[in-house]
Amino acid sequence: MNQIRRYIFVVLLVIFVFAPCIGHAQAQRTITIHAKRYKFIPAEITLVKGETVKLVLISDDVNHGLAVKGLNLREDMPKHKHVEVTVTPDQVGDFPGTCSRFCGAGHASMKFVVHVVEKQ
Ligand SMILES: [Cu+2]
Repeated sequence: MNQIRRYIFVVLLVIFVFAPCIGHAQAQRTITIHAKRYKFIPAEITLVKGETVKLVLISDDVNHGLAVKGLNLREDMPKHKHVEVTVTPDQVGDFPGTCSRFCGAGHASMKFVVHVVEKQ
């Protein structure tokens, strides 16, 4: 009986210690991007191929959205909310992004670029 308890304890310990590592890569870096009529700040970011990065998306005024088609990224940015998304680019290049929620007269001028570079 004692042996079974010990066995269960060890199994649970292993699960608790290693569970966070299983299934998803941990983001090493966080980049915060604000949207405000009619621009993204910053308007461009540089990521490293294969590196998982957490993006924190914040709209400072009205509802916006960020869509970067080449990276399969499309997130709504509701006003005054923090939206977190992780991205792990798997190809090098320059990926243009746009605002995906109509937000007014300058909506179409909300441009964004993700540069993805090879790991050094
Ligand atoms: Cu917008």
